[in-house]
Amino acid sequence: QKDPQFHDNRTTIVHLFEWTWPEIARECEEFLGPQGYGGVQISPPNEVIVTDNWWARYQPVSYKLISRSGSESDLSDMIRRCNQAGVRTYVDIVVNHMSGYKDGDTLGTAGSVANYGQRSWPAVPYGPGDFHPTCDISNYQDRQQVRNCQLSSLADLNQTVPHVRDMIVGYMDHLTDLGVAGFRIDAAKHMWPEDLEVIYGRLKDLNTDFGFPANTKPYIYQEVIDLGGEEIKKSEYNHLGAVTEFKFSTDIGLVFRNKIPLKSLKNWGPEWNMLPSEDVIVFVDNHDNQRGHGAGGADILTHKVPSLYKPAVAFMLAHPYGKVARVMSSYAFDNSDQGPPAHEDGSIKAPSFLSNQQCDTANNGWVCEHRWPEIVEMVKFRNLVNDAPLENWWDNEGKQVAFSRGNKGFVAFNLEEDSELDVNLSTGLAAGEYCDVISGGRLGNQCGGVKVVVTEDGSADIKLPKGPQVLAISSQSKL
Ligand code: LM2
Ligand code: CA
Repeated sequence: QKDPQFHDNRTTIVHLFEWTWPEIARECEEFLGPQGYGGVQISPPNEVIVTDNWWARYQPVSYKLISRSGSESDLSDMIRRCNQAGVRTYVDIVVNHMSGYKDGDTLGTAGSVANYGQRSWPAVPYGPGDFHPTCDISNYQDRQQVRNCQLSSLADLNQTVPHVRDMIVGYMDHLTDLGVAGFRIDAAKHMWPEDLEVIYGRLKDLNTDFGFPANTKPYIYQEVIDLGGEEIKKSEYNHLGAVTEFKFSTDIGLVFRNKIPLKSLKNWGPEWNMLPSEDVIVFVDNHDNQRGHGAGGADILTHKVPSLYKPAVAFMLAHPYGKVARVMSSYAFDNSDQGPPAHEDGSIKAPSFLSNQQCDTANNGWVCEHRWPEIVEMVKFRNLVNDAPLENWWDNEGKQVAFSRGNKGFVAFNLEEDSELDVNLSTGLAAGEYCDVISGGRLGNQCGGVKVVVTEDGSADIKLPKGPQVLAISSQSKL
């Protein structure tokens, strides 16, 4: 359950946080499919509490597929059209808990009514016997508490109860019938691995009507925040499926903010206390840590610091560590509770696009990092170099590094603010002229930006202005 079941040699998932199903369907057809994205992570599609905050999505009321992003038929149409476009769908599954403390009835997005005080979610249905006795998590050194008490006062389901397992498996299987390729398991750290193992083991195979091979289980990636120092370890989960590697996110933030020298990335991977490459999904930021929720703190890089964010994402996509990479796609916000761009009636706005294909952020709030040219180019680069080994590592013992991916691609990074990069390096590539895909790429038989000449011995003079700067060339950007 660690294989994302991508089409072709695709490698990267984009999280279209809070997008509606019709807009994701259109994006799959018009952009994600053609540009080589392998999949899309969607916000929780089930019934949740009604508020404008994004985090309403993490307070389930039932498993009916009616949400702010659309209806079940919108969702089903989206999954089908994305599969058709070569883009897989991964659903954010919130099954550690139901909605949080509220006096009296709680109304859901499908019109269902729940009651926290009575431990009653009749539209699932769940009742008092399906939850752990009430207590709140305060001590992360107590594994019993982290798993059996309430996270943020959210009613804590007991996944050991057979009925709870049945409901969760039923919900996930319903999505599998609709054609999804896998699941992000929210708050996995707060559930017992033994229970998850039973649940994952019972999931039905992917739906062959959507081009998945027979007898194939859904891809599972579990959200386990483990930066070291807590009782519960990510290594308790990676035998069950993939794990979100949060140490990747925090450490890449520190490096690209120059708090750790760039050259230290020479041994990037498990030596940094990260899980084996085959077991992880990697990311620079996620919907929580980009706004100070979850863990990670102020050094996480986001779209708000584009000059450092783009090189960090480029490094993630250029480097072989991380079987699956995830690109974040955000909306602008100045308050960490703020929900997505919406109309007066509360419905979520569609993004609008400028003539250069970018989202009109100033006008309607969607940032669309996944369309930023530097990021799109590096998604294609990752697909191209795929399994090619990291070779020809070079660094200046400071904040300049470069490496190749076999004979398919080569990248260089300069984070030195006071000096240019100007050095002759082995690129691993065949002799010829190459266009840097970051500064303009190849336009027919010309370069739109920087040109790199690789000589017979595979070396080239590599030049970059003062940092932060990135250069990337590949067999596909050869003139
Ligand atoms: C996650 N991973 O383990 C999600 O990635 C994260 O976004 C979720 O928290 C969390 N687990 C629970 O699914 C978010 C958000 C919280 C928010 C919860 C529930 O980060 O701030 O909590 O969703 O909506 C909110 C309030 C909190 C309140 C709680 C219950 O912020 O103050 O707690 O609702 O009413 C009293
Ligand atoms: Ca729990």
